[in-house]
Parts: sequence; C-alpha cells; structure tokens
Amino acid sequence: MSFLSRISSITGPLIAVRHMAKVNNCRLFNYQDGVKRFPVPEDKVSWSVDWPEYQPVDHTHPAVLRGPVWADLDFRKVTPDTPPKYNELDGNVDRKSYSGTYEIVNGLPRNPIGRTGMCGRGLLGRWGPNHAVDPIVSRWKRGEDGAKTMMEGKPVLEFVAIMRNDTRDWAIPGGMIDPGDTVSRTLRKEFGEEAMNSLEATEEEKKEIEAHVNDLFKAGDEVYSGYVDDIRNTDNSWMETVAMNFHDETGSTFNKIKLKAGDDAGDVCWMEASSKLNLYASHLDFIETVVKQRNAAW
Ligand code: RP5
Repeated sequence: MSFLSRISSITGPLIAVRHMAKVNNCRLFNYQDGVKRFPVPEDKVSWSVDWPEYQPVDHTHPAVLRGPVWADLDFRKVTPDTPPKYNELDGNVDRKSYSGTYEIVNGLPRNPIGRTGMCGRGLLGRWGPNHAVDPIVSRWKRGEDGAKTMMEGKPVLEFVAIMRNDTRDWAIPGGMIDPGDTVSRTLRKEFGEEAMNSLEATEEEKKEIEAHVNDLFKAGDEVYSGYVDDIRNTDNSWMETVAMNFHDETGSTFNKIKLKAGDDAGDVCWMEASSKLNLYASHLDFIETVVKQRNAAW
C-alpha cells in the first residue's frame, strides 16, 4: 500500500505552490493544513553556511505521531528498547541513504541536501530516508499506420502517468517500499495498484493484471537512485527513490494492458514525454533522463 492511501483519510489536500519555473520543492513555503515553513533563501540552504537565526518550524503530522506501522516512534520523546540504527539496515527498515553517510545531529538524521525550513517528520514516517520506487513504463508514440510519431527528427516517447489525488499533480506511479519488501516487488505492486487498479479487481482480474505486470517488468533499466525533491521533505526526514524504466520497443506487450486509475491515483494515461510537462517532485528529471537515454524527442 502506498503512503497516501495510509494517510489520505486523515489529511486535507497537500498544496504544491509553484511560483518559479525551477523550484526547490522541499522549500515551498506552504506545507499542508496551513503549516508554513521557515523561509530559507538559496544562499542559506547549505548546512555549511552559519545561520544562527534559523528557526525551522517543528511539525510532525498527528497521523505520524499516532505510531502506525509505517512510521517510527517520536525518538525525541520516547526512548525505544533498541535505539535506531541510522545509516544501516535496521531490522527490516532500510535506513541507508543513496547519498552516502548522513550526519546525526542531536540524535537525529540531518537532511543531506540542506535546510528545508521545517524540522520533525512532517508527513513522512521515518526519521532519515523514506524509500520509494518509481516505475517508468514507456513505449514509442505511433500513428494509426503503426509508424513512430516523429518530432524534429526524433521519435516521441510516451510513459504511463497518474494524477495524484493529494496534489492533483501528474506523476510517475511510484510508492513507498514497505519494511522488508524489495525494490522489484514494490515496482510491480505500485504499478498494479495505481495504474491498473489491482486493489479493486476480482481474483480473476488480479491474476490477469499480475501476469501482464510480470510481462511488462521482465527487464528494466535503472534511471536514478537517490534523493527526491519532494514537497514533504524536512530537515530530519526525506524521500529517496529508485526509478526504473521498462520500455516496450515494439509496443506489442504494453498495447495489451488496460490502464485504470486506482489507490491514490485519480487518473491515469499514456503521456507524451516533453520538456514542457509539470510533474510531481523530481519526476520530470527522471523522464528527461529516459528521453536522453533513448534519444527521443524532448
Ligand atoms: C516521490 O513520492 C517518489 O518519487 C514517489 O513517486 C512518491 C512515493 O510516495 P507516495 O506516492 O507513496 O506518496 O517522492
């Protein structure tokens, strides 16, 4: 199950305010439910810049504080029997970061990218990295005659995009990795749930979806692994992901699948890859990487 379906019944809609062409999402002033971040100018993002006046807003959503299975305890108030093993695989919770070893300051992980204007965990469950996956399912756009659609001499790529119910942003159908689960299983699960609505399918349909997804996800290319510029990030909790591309060169496999939005996705479609898109978090960067790798139109 993805993060949003766990929390969306409790939270109001997230507000992603975009006021510049290139924003640093994790410093957007409005967080959620009227919570505002301490404004951090570009030249004060780095922890190496001394800034005694910095007073990040301390915010952890009540749904996180209630201690569901996907969240840590409030380690600032509760001392667990075994302290968390940061920068390690801690039982079945992966606390390692793709960015290398992160610092622990006053007992808490420190965002490796810099200040965000908020401390605590915000809407995220884990102190430190919160691991997700992003399946980029792609094919070539084709005309009625089956020929590839070209733009400025290059073929046009299409990928499966979902509309997130929380921010109403278009996004790759990604999701959180449950403790003990693997990247490859989560990639299949999230795609099935969000882009093919496997959660509401009958047992028979579920089997069919599973067979299609297994077929689609036979071979993938890693596009990115690391920090995500997600609006939920704080000074102590942040998103990391592994983005994988599953490309159907001939279109013969992916043409068979029936897209249907499910779980926390409000809509789903084959979307043309383009530099003009506005996608959630760092997703446009991932799409650009796939486009460059496949020499597609941009
Ligand atoms: C982003 O959040 C990741 O790139 C991934 O797409 C997504 C996972 O969170 P949920 O969709 O489960 O909320 O940072």
